[in-house]
Amino acid sequence: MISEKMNTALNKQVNAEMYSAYLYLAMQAYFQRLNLKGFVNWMNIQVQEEMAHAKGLYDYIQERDGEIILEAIEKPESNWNSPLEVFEAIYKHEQHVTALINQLADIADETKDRAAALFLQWYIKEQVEEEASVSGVLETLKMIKSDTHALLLLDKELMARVFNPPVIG
Ligand code: OFO
Repeated sequence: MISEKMNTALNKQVNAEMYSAYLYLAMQAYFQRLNLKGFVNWMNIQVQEEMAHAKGLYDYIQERDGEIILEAIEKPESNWNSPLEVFEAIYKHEQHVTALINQLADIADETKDRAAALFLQWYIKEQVEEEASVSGVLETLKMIKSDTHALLLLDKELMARVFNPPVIG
């Protein structure tokens, strides 16, 4: 059984992860319009990862006999001015998600919920990876500026990303 406070906070995080998937799906559509197939692939994997993050929280709530309450998912942005602008937005968004995960960990500490604290460790580590992978692409895009040839090389590189379903918890 989990406390009501933790249950509510975890439900909110399910929504935040679903929003991340939705936002990244909008970004995938943006890259599809630009015909940058590697970026499309990268975003597609990001969408799947976010869905897995949401499902991991959902499964945990169920496992602890909590109540699932699904709220409406906010409408994401749908247009950006450049790949650089997209990755700046992703980086900012991931930092926001990291703050949300840290808040969840704070609630676990406050309520002395050891199981939740342990479960959330996975998300804390995942956010370190998420921020690092986004920052890697962002830094390359900053160097590329308006060099189309270099952008196409990066696009090719991003094509190599594959989805490995995460084992959460
Ligand atoms: Fe779920 O890590 Fe991104 O948002």
